[in-house]
Amino acid sequence: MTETTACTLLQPKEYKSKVKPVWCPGCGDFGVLGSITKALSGLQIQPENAAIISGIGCSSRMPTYLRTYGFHGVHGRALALATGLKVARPELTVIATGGDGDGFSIGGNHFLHTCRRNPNMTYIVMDNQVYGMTKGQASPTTDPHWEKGKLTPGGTGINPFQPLVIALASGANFIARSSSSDSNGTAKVIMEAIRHPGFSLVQILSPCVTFRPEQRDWKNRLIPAPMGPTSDPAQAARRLLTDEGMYTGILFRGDRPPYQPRPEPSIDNIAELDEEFRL
Ligand SMILES: Cc1ncc(C[n+]2csc(CCOP(=O)(O)OP(=O)(O)O)c2C)c(N)n1
Ligand code: SF4
Repeated sequence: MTETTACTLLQPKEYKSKVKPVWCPGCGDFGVLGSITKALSGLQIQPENAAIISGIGCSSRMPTYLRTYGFHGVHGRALALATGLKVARPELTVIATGGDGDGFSIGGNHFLHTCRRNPNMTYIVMDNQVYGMTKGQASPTTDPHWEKGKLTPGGTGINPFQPLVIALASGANFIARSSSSDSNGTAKVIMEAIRHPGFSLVQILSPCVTFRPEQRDWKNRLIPAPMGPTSDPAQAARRLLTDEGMYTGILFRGDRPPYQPRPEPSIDNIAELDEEFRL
């Protein structure tokens, strides 16, 4: 990180790009953009030392709106891209962003194995329990009784995916939930997530006001977690399994060492290796 002085401190707005977001008025993702810029400013991470990586979806537009490095990738592959970048450029602050569809449906397999691998990066999921960009289909986190899904009249009838429980079981090292309606609180959680070594998951409840207008009421249903974070996975599991998805705060801080790529074995004799693989 470049040395900063009081007069060169970067303000949150200086992390925004010149591109104007095309999200629907009132979309929760505006609040998340604000929280990310506050967190980057709070840690005084220079824009050239950060990379925001995403997949596809309304929430995955995030890199476009930030003045850091960025990569708007393909659907469900944000974590694979972000892991590759972190391995190649470990000095960068790498943040993957996206939606519940991108991360837990098409990207579900990468989610499990990124938790397991535990690279030192942060994953921000804007969870609106719907596919917003493709106009309102049920996602893995949708309530089974939501009847307005474009492909699931009558509801999905299947239990929702529990991202935080699954992250814990798969090895994520930091797990938190927050809300797009709490811009400063979410910024603090993101700062902690970036600081914590290993793979940090921040689920941000971020309403899709167009296809799930009832989510505007989420801000009245949030419950600050009654207990501070634990480093005990068993205790975290008990809490996460009983919180009904509305506890906010840092819920788990693990102490697993982050992933370190093994040094490549040296190949002295290519011809010998070639011979081994000859058919
Ligand atoms: C391989 C592939 N399959 C499907 C799509 C269509 N698609 C684009 S975004 C999206 C879901 C987005 O939902 P989510 O990740 O929850 O983000 P949101 O738009 O709600 O922020 C889908 C299915 C695609 N772009 N690529
Ligand atoms: S469709 Fe939903 S998620 Fe997409 S921009 Fe509009 S409100 Fe936001």
